[in-house]
Amino acid sequence: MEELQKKRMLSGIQPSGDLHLGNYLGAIKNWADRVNDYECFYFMADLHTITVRQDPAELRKRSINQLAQYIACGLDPEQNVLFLQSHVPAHSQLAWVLNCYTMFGELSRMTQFKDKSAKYENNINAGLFTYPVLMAADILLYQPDYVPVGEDQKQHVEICRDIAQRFNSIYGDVFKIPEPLIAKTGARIYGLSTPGDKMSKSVPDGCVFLMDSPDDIRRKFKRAVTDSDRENCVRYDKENKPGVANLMNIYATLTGKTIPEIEAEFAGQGYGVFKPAVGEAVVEALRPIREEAERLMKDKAYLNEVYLKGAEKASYVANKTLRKVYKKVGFYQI
Ligand code: ATP
Ligand code: LTN
Repeated sequence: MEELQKKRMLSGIQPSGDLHLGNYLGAIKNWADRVNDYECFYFMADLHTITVRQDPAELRKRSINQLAQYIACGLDPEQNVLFLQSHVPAHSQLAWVLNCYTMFGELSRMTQFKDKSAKYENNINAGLFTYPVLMAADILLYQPDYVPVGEDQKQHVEICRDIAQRFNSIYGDVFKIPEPLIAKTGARIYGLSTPGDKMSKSVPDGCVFLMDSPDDIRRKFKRAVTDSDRENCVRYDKENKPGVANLMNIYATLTGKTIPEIEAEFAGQGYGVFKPAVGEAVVEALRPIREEAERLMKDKAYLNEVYLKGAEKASYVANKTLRKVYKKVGFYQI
């Protein structure tokens, strides 16, 4: 009975590269912290990945390894529904319907489409353009209250709300209108070598991967860009010292310390002390995750079982919404 009253949460990550510290602090850590208070659905968005060319063997491998990493980050498959998007056909089915309730103009304004079409100028495919519609289908099928994402995905949750409201205004209350849930700290982690850009697997240089060895992590933090004013002082100034602010943010998110506490902790000590300290905090936070993920990645039978059960539970909820939508729009049912 108690289960029924819990609010519902849903989110996804594309298995288009290895998971990194930005994904962990901006998204997964927050998901894991909320397991007890919500009914949670988390999935690997493999359908979304093919908007950019993927190596099939790599995609297959990452789709299963990412599940191991989700679980290692604290997402217990007994308490959360964990599944692979392509295992639940309702995502593609609802996406088609929603395509017909989404306007060309609103999709043209999406920042991610503009960024990605500039980056992959030889492959500006229709899927890249309608990406947010599939994402809206992912969300609306499960009628969640909240969608926990990093800041970069906020616009996609907003268009999802617009599509849902448009549909509801024609057919009645079919979809719950979800809220984006953006963490206060960690919502935007920047690359260690390019503190002006978000940490992203597509820029491996300043990106700390969850499966990196402790030595790799330490090296990346030692080389992290700080600032050019040679002040050598640990002070939070996002405008003028974005690299230092980013490191302070990472440290704050991992240790729970506030920015003034961190400034006090490193007062009088330069970046030579600060950078390795942040590196060490990251090494210690990621160590148990890496070890558990390595163990799980060897147990394919267990991971397959999790995916099978997850798809079954997810399909049950998703198909209920899809049936309602099909009925509302007038598809003949037997
Ligand atoms: P890409 O290589 O396309 O930039 P990505 O590394 O940003 O991909 P996604 O799969 O797009 O990873 O993101 C998965 C989740 O992690 C999303 O909720 C996203 O908002 C969050 N996220 C990604 N990068 C960061 C970051 N640098 N800081 C905080 N959150 C992030
Ligand atoms: N677009 C997201 C991944 C994603 C997602 C979703 C997140 C696909 N479908 C539904 C939340 C809810 C990304 O690139 N991070």
